[in-house]
Amino acid sequence: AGAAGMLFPRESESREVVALDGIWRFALGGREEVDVGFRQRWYLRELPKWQIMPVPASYNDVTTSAALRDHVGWAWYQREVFGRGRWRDGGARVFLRFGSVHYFACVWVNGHLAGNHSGGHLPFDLDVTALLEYDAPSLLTVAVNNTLSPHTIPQGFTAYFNDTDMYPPGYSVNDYTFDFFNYAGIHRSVVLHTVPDVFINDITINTKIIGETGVVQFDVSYTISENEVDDEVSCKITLLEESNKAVGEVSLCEGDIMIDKAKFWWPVHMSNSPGHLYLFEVQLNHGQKRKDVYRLPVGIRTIYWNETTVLLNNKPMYMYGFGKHEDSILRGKGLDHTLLVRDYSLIEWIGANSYRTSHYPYAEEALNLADRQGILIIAESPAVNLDNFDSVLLEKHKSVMAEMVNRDKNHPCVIMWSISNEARTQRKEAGPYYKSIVEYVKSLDKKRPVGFVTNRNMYQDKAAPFMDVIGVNRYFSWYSDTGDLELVSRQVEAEYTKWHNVCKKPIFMSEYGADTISGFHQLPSFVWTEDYQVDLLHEHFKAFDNLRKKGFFIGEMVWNFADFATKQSVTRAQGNKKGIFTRERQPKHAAYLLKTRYHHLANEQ
Ligand code: GCB
Repeated sequence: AGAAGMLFPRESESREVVALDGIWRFALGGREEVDVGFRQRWYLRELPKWQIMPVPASYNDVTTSAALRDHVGWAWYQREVFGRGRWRDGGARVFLRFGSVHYFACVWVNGHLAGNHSGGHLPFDLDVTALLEYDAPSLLTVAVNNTLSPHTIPQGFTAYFNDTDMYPPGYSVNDYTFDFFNYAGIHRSVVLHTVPDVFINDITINTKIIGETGVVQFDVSYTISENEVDDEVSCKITLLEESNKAVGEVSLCEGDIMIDKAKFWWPVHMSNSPGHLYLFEVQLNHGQKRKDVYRLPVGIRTIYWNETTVLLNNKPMYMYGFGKHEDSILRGKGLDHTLLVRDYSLIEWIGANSYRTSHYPYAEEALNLADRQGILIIAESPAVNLDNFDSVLLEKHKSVMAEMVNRDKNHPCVIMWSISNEARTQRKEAGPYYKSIVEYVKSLDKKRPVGFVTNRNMYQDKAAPFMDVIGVNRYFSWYSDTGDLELVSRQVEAEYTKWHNVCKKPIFMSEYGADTISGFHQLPSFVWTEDYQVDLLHEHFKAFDNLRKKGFFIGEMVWNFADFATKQSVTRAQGNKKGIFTRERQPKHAAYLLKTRYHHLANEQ
């Protein structure tokens, strides 16, 4: 697995991409580790008693079945795929790539196991060259399991109920403490894609700015088959303007390209042409023969940080944006291009410059758009609400961080890594755990600050000392001092000042907000009404303006961009309603207030 590297599949002279999105066959399995589907070997033939299911989508909300919505355990997907004879004839390698399958996936091609992957939100690639039929259909079967445990990221647990007067024998539930619905299924696009026998398997880009000169440092790695000779491989690199005009060219697989009077990558509001990208074209040759071509959009920008600031192209940056979710009606966490474009259109309308991919890595399609639109992204790992820390979890967490950094390292929009959200970091074990994971992430990427988001106390947080930047979540006058809006600005200012004084790091407010049911109104404002959300935001803004003058406060991110689904609970009204937009992506009253503030901040840039 993973032999094709994590380059986003792109077509070129040497590469083909075949989309497998559409309607697949689907059947529910059970909860046992060795499922009926394994015992009866469902991957050998057409699934028994199947129904239809769209890919990509969470399976939970598509139909009218509560059993399907609340399903825990195995679910089986299947379809035919078609390998072109020209791939075999040309000696191509064929990979099957899943953008994300939540949580655990087993994949078979023509009855043979192609591979496994554990962890949603991140892609995996399986070499199926030898398993496919060519110029004939092949059977593709995927078994998905959404059961969470103390060693999955995020964690979950299974609770057993032994009182047989009250519960049926063997009754148990797989539960979790994080605050969003544990949607499951094939969440992102699936493609078959080909690479030639000698191929580019990874590219790492770093950029520097020297005066008006942009420097693109690159490292291209490639794979050759055993019987080929390595020293016959060479790279030709061309850096192109969008207009297709070449601005630099070198014949090296690792080196620098200097661009005089370069156009730098800026976020929105800090430049008239934000999101400027060049195209980094790699041609890989073997002997005299051109083998592979890959084109990667790159942005030239720098990030530096100190105890008080994060500097983007040497200018202090201030983030005004959102915590978000990948979530929408019917498709759950399924990738939806319409939703993506709508969300970016709303971000532009409201004048935000940033968001955090709370609480897991988002689709690469979202990052590709953010690169172009100049949106700043805090890329968060799926480690939400970690509850206990042991060495098995640490290894899993590290491998998830590696997959995420590997996937996202070349995006100019990604300005920070967030290791986790609201872990129980007051625990003693959190100290060594976080020390180790921060060191590990820094060994993978030295060019971005490493941070996390916490809701703990600044004196007790064992992870905070290892961070470059700290996001703190607080729900003043919502979860604490409910209804006492007059306390908000004092509490925000006191709390965030103390955080900086204790930790000596740049601090931002990564979450604040109030559940608000669209259409509820009451004056004077009252919890759950639109009026209350407006007042609560307004009170926060006072504190933000004061904090900004103190020189260590680097951002405000309201919770949440839009209403989103959670598990059923008496503290949630058909999901979490802290959205500035409804789940249908229409504004609540507070959207207009936030628009005024964000546009005001934009004009200051
Ligand atoms: C938090 C969590 C977020 C929740 C939010 C809330 O602190 O980070 O996942 O949704 O609070 O609304 O309670």
